[in-house]
Amino acid sequence: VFGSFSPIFAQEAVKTFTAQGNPLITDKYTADPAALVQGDTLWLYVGHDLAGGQTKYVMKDWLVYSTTDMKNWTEYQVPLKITDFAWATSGDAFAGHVTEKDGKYYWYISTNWTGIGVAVSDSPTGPFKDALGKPLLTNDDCFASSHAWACIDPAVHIDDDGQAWIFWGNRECYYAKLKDNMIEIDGEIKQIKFDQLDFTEAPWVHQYKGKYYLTYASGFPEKIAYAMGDRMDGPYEYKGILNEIAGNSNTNHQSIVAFKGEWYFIYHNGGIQTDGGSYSRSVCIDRLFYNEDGTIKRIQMTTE
Ligand code: FUB
Repeated sequence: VFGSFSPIFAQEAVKTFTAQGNPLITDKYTADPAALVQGDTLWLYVGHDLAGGQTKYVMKDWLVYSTTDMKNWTEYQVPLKITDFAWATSGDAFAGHVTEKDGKYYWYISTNWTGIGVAVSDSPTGPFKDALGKPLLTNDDCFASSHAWACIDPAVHIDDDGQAWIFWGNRECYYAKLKDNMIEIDGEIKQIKFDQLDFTEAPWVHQYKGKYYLTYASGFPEKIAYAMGDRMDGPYEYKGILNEIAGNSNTNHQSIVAFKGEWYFIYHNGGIQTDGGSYSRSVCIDRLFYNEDGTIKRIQMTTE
């Protein structure tokens, strides 16, 4: 059945399904989507909420899906678990982001309580292994931030010159360069200050027609806002809100990618079944459109 997939993939496909609209995944609660486009495949990495009725985040592993047409999807064996990070003994599998460099896949993850880690694999489906045996970033790296949550939500973007940058944060947005090996910070950590619409979490950088777009969640319940700049490290100018509050979820953590000529806004809401909500979320996908001047039109969140 899965003969079209290369046998080098260590993690096997466990299931295929056809998208029936939003939410995309209906047999599990999924959150914090991060998409990676490679050739004709979109890899979708997500967090995994425990079933409904939770009163806090209970997230023990991350999941990976793929598609070549946004309609037919494949789910793989669990590629990474919070217990794969021995130093995160009581953490939760918070938001992450996978990027590829020189044939290796790097998964930057947040653990909720003690920092951001990085795992590596030769395959987009894993299995991924902790690359450092310790956090890549801790709260101490965030200027001993005013609260203990600052060190979550990593997003990595490789610039046109090959330089990889990592962004992260909660209430405070930080960024730094990564070394060529992708598993060490290179130089100074800096903070981005937002003059309008406060930064809450979930930074994500993408490029379009020579501009850099920094999107992020703002407020609670969250809306996704965005700012534009001419360089990866800014300055970024606030441009507006992309979406309204997503269903009955306090968060909606976005990922923005181009795939086969179309732009997609991938996020989560609390929309699945009656027991969804802020701690049992569901990944959704909608289209994203630009205006002539490069600003982004408001996202229409749909059930299609
Ligand atoms: O999923 C746990 C946390 O909720 C993420 O790290 C945040 O971005 C928010 O979605």
